[in-house]
Amino acid sequence: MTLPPGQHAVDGFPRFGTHLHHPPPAIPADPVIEITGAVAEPFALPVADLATLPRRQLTADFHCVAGWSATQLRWEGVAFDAFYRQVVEPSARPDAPITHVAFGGLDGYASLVLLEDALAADVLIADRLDGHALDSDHGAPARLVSPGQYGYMSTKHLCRIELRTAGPDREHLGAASTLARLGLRSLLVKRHPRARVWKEERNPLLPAWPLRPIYRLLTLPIEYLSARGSREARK
Ligand SMILES: Nc1nc2c(c(=O)[nH]1)N[C@H]1C(S)=C(S)[C@@H](COP(=O)(O)O)O[C@H]1N2
Ligand SMILES: [Mo]
Repeated sequence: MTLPPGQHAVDGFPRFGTHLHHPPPAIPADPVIEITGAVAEPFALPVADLATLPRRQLTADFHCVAGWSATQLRWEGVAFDAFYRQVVEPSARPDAPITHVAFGGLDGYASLVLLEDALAADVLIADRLDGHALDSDHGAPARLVSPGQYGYMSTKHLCRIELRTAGPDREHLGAASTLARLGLRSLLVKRHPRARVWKEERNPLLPAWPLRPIYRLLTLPIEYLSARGSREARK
């Protein structure tokens, strides 16, 4: 089994993210995904409608930028490419060329993905994992899964898809002129705008090698708990 550079396999699939100090968000009785941004008319698609779109299964590893990889996850859902062509594109404004897609979650989390990356063949809106409906740890009722990019792109609890005609601003990209204003913590967690795992695009400003041991130290407790959890689940 080959993992991308700087990644190590973990036992189990930890719940992870910038949200860990909060419980997973409450899910509405009839959840919807809002399609907004550069569309003629914003609209809401019931999450239940994912069952009526062409279904796709995908077995893939999941790579967090902090260095852990959960291996051989079996996702099921709708290919984002098919979703985009069938559901989103018909309502896009013809005068507004789309460059990026923002994915928002019920917990307020969001990721901004280059359209080209979002349309990659292995990107899914997943509502099932390992043969079960997605649970709240891993993004119920549905989440984005983009295995070729670090986990922070894969927004959980998906409730909003926003079409954009421009990418992140300079501040988001971490342009050199803003460097002085950044604290160490925000520097470390700056997100690379493409986050391709095989290119090790961990951070827009820093090379990957000094980040690896820092991330490793920060996430050891979570990995330990995840491994213990999955050992207990097997008993
Ligand atoms: N809504 C939401 N999605 C999110 C996050 C989050 O905090 N909230 N964290 C991201 C990060 S950094 C990672 S590594 C993965 C973790 O997914 P998991 O909790 O299923 O392991 O979710 C991503 N998607
Ligand atoms: Mo992550």
